[in-house]
Formats: sequence, C-alpha cells, structure tokens
Amino acid sequence: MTLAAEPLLTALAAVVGTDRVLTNPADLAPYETDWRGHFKGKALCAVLPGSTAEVAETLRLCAQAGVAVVPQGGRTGLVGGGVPNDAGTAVVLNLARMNKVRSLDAMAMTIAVDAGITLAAARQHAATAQLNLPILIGSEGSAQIGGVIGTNAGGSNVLRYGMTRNLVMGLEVVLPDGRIWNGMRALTKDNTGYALRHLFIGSEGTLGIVTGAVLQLVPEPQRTTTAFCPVVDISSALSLLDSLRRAHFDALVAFEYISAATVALIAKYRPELASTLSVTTETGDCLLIEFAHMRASEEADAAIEADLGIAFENGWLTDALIASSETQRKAMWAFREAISFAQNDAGYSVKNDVSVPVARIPDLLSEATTAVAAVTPLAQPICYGHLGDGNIHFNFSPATPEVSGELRALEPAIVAALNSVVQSLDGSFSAEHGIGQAKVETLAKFRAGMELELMRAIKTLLDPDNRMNPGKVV
Ligand code: 2HG
Ligand code: ZN
Repeated sequence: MTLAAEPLLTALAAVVGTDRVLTNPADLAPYETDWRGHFKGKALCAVLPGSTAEVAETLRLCAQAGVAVVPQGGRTGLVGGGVPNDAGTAVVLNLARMNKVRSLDAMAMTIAVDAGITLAAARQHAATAQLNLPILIGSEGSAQIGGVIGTNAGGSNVLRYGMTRNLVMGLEVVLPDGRIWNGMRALTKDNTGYALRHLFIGSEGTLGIVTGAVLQLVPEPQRTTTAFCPVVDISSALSLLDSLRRAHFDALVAFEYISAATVALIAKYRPELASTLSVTTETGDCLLIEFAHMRASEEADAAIEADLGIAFENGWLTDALIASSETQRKAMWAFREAISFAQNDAGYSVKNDVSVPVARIPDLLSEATTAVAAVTPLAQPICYGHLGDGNIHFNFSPATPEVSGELRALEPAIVAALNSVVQSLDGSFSAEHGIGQAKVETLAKFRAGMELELMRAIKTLLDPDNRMNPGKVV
C-alpha cells in the first residue's frame, strides 16, 4: 500500500466500518480471483458496503482520489469480469452484504431486490408466492443478481424466457461519480426515450454499479416434464428441436446438447452421476429436454411421450428416459451441471461460448473441429450447451492429462481458429458469458469500426477517467 492510499482507506472505513475495508492479504485473497482460480489480480482493498448510500459514498471518494473500482458479485463468471488487474491500486466493491428482497408484487409478478442477493435466494423468495424467476444457471447459489445483470447472464431457460435483459424491468445504478440513478420502475410499458437500463445490463460494471433491480417473474409451473435422450447425431437433434418447438412452443423451456465426448468425460470423472442415467463412455451425443406446464394434469406428458416415440421411429433418438420423479429429474440436471467440474478435473480447459444461427450448428461443430485439429491434435473438443439458442460452449480439454500445459500455451491459436469459423457462419464469439478481461481483444477485432466506436463513446461519456472496471469490455 502506498502512503497516498492511506487517506482513502481511512475515509472508506468511516463510510462502511473498519471491518468492511479488507486490506490484509489473507482476507483480500478471495476477492482477487474467480471461482476457478483462473484469473488472479491484486487490489488495494475490498470494500463491503451495506446500502446504496454507502456504495454512492464509496464511489464518490474513489472518484475524488482518482482510484479505479472493480464491481464484484459472486465471482462465478468465466471471463474474469470481476477480477482486478495486477496493479494493486483498485478498490474491489463487493455487494454481498446488500442481500435483501425489497418488495414483491404478486399481482404484477415482479420482485425488487438488492443487487447483492444471490440468484438462488431471489428465486426462493419468488417461490413463496408461487412465482418463478426463470434464470437457470448452475452457479445460482453464489451468483449475485448484480453480476447476473452486469453480465446479462443466459442459462438453460433462455429458449423460453430470454436472456436476463428480458426480465429486468427497472434498475438502480450508482454512477462513477457517486450519483444515484433511480430507475426502479416496474412498468410493462414505458416508452420514454432511450431505454437507459439496457446500457447497464451486460456492461459488466464498466459504466456504473447496479445496486438494485426490479425483475419480471412468471407463474411457477404446476408440472414439469424432463427427458434425457441419447440422440443419433446433431442433425437429428435439430429435427427434434424443430418438431418440439412447433408442437409445444410455450412449454418447451430447455433444449440442451451434450456431445459424445462430453458425455464420456462425465462418465469418466463423475461415474456416479452417469450410472444413475445408465450412461457410459460409449453412449454418444445426448439431449436434456425440459417442458414446464401451467396445468398439473398428466395429459401433456402423454403428448410429449408420443412425440419422443415418433422421434425414435424417425431414427433421431436411440432412447428416451422421461423423469418419473423429482429425484430423477434432479439427477438429469446434476449430470448436465457437472460438466464444468468434470472439465476442471480433466486438466486445463479452454473455454469458449459461441453462438450461430441454430440451423448452422452442424456446420459449426464439424468445421471448427477440423479447424482446431489443424492447429493441434492435443485439444479434445468438449462441446455442449444451449442448442435451442444456437449457443455452444465449444470447450477443449487436454487429449491426455499430461498435455495440460501444452494446451494452455496453444489457447490463443485454438480460440482464433474457432472464432474465425464462428465469424464465417455469422455467429458471435460471446453468446452469454460476456467479455470480461478474457475477450477484450476479440471484441476489438470482431466489432471494430462503428460498433466499437459507439461503445467507446458511451464509456467515455459515463466514465471519462476510465476508472470503472478498467481493462474490461472496451
Ligand atoms: C453452462 O452452460 C455454463 O454450463 C458454463 O454456461 C459453461 O463452463 C462452461 O464453459
Ligand atoms: Zn451456458
């Protein structure tokens, strides 16, 4: 710590309390990395404010001192958006203490929350009114609403309910200079000029800090049908997606793809999860499909069973397991959610989060596999994700555990090969995880020109000194 930093630390302690300005290296360490330990930085301190007023005062003091601020949620991101750089001069602002539900309007189906509440806690509160906050991500127990909004998180229910952006009705934001914008409106219709909230959603804390939000809820489904289906190939998977969307549009909430190599990876590293679903390393590509019904009757199940039967007769599926209990349904999702962890067990992973128009997914899988194989034989594609959204996590694991180090060194070349295929298919190199620090250069390359200029102009307008989450996004 420099001497010049001392007056700022003293002033911050006066705002939030001495115990809530962490400077001791051991206390600070968790705030300087992400859940994977993939990104590491150094901070001047971590500040834990307990109210919007304290956030505002913290930002005002940082502005006065010319100090950078890194807003941080549950640190569950995959692109290092909440991790400081290694200068050791930034203030990390973690909103974990701001974890209250402000209000719930059952008639309007909206909930107003502090940004530091976890997604799981917000969902649990909505459930007390038989309502559902339909954002389904594996990290819901740690991910904070502020981070979910800051990254415009996607997840497994986007097919039906859209990205986080679609569910945010109002926001409260503290601007870089400490002013508070109160946009906590809960209106379905509000055509009043530029939709400012959309600027902050997905801006990853580079324009201001989200401290509160009003979110749209939907009725809790009365009945859920979940199926786990080994599928013949990716074209068959798309044929099934098309037929199920046409027949059950409103009810189809998730259509997830897990490639044969990914299935084999879970069977190897999480055999207990695979055996409950009778899955082995030989099972092949699989789909996890879920429907949510507003009526409790079993009728819908019969229609879905019939449609899956037709898919079997058409030669698209080799089997279909329909969950007969909540335990079985949970086992199917546990299998799906285990992928990231199984990949961690397998050594270094190269993470990619790409999307293309859904009909082009077969081209993406084959062309990118060929392109990366030409770069190196050491990278094994581990492809899975939200097929219904055209979003594939086109990840790579080491072909054998010993080549983990080589894979890390080859990462830039692998990612470049993949992204150029994605570009040629009119896709996006960042579908749902955001830009963070990992994809800043990629954004500059693929959004060069007017798009990048506009983004930079907005950034300069709101944060002229580039103190908000510097080195992220633009
Ligand atoms: C998922 O869909 C998440 O499971 C994480 O977006 C993806 O770990 C990943 O690469
Ligand atoms: Zn995902």
